[in-house]
Amino acid sequence: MKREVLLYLKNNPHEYVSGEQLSTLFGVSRTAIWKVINELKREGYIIESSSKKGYRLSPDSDVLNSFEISEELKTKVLGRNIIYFDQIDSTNNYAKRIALEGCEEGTLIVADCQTSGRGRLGRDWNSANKKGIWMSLVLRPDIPFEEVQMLTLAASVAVVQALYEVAEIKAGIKWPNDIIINGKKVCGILVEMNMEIESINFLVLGIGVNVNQQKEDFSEELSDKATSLKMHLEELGIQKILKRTQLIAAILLKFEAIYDKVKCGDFGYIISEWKKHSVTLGREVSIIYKDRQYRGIAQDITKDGKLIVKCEDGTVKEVFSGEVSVRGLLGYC
Ligand code: BT5
Repeated sequence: MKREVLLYLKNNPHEYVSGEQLSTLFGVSRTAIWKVINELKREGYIIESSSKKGYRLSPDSDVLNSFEISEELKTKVLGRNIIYFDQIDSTNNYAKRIALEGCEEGTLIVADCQTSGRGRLGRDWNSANKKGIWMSLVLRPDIPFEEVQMLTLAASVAVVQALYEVAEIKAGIKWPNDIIINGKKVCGILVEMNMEIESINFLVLGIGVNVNQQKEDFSEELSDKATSLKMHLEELGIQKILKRTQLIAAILLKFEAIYDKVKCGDFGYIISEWKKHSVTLGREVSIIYKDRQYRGIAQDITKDGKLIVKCEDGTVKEVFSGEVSVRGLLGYC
């Protein structure tokens, strides 16, 4: 009955519905309705209650769960199977476990909070409760190992396009996996792979987007280099409620279209979109690889997504994401 009450309130967004009306409608006592309303409030729904008028669901509720995501979703395959957690160690860890057990392509794992969110190379990913999008997709593309890097690029393009579509936010891509706003990181992408001899068994695409954090939500170490969508909009003087479900749906829809291209080996669109949004190309970069540091200019990317760097010693290196850490020398980008 909880979902039915919720749907009824959703379908009547502008008016108060009295407890009596709801109890008649659903054939239960007013106390039962009151309990349901309290349960919904505990889940995070903002329900305005007035003893005289009844209940009204606020459109500002930013609740994450399988039901809310599927209400927004317009994809064909991605996210058609959703597994939601209020708290988990890492959505990528869980995705890998169920992928090994054979879960379907496009399964989406999403959590309000991660206790051990991970970045690349064993780094931590700060995943504060209800402040962001912490999600992983299980993918089973029939592509060669060398093309896996394209998925990081494809996901970066999808996130940038979705941020613009939902909130008109212009973000940039720092090679290989960071989404940047005004020189600060707002999103990170982590692709992990499971291989069988020659072929890919499955991939897990993890995406973390900072949505609702304020500056004080970030640690001292992060506060200089991380931002959130909300912080950015506030800096622009824009008061906009961002709904994580809407952003998730937009990211998945954009990514599904691009993922179809990756599966066909059609990389032209991804590369050109990536270049359009890149904040790395043309910049001085420092590559740290096996304890050695090279400096150079990021000139281009290859057809399969490697970064082409012209080093100070005149050599040209093609850099694969798994091997290096790239730091711009001018600020964070
Ligand atoms: C990444 O790694 O940027 C990939 C992050 C992927 C996170 C998602 S969330 C869902 C899924 N489940 C997981 O467990 N992970 C994925 P990397 O390029 O290594 O960047 C990590 C670095 O970013 C850290 O060392 C910090 O400096 C910084 N960082 C950590 N948390 C951050 C945050 N919330 N916002 C911005 N920067 C952060």
